[in-house]
Amino acid sequence: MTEQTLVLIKPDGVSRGLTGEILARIERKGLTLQALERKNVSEELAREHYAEHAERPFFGSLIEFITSGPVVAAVLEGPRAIAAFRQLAGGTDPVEKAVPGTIRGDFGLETQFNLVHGSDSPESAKREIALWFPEFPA
Ligand code: RTP
Ligand code: MG
Repeated sequence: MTEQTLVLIKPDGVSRGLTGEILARIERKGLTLQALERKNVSEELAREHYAEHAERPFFGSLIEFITSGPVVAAVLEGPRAIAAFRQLAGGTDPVEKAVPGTIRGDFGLETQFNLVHGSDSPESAKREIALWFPEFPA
């Protein structure tokens, strides 16, 4: 079943010059880019995006990080796109969970600076696509 998912290349991925590398992996997997935009992230958008983590101890530093520089936001489409991108990304902790061969496993060292975000469910994808690309067709 074709799905859509919202992906962010976080400020660390953009500032380290990994945007092309990450997009190449997405395209090689067979997922298609339906929308793609470099954006400066307001605190309001960051808080809304990560609202589920509002009570977590790392929320403040997460918002500071996500607003620290431009991100690249994308809508990907393909069969099982949500799980497929999370497979490409690897686990949240780039050392303890993500394995080599994944984006986080190959390029990350710290949990906060883990390069990419991908929606975790169809409900999250719908919400996040509407948040980042309000003009995008549903
Ligand atoms: P994401 O939402 O960014 O795709 O990452 P995820 O599903 O793999 O992980 P999640 O639990 O949703 O956490 C969101 C982001 O918060 C930062 N984080 N820091 N310091 C910490 O313990 C900690 N835990 C999470 C990471 O940037 C993580 O991706
Ligand atoms: Mg998450």
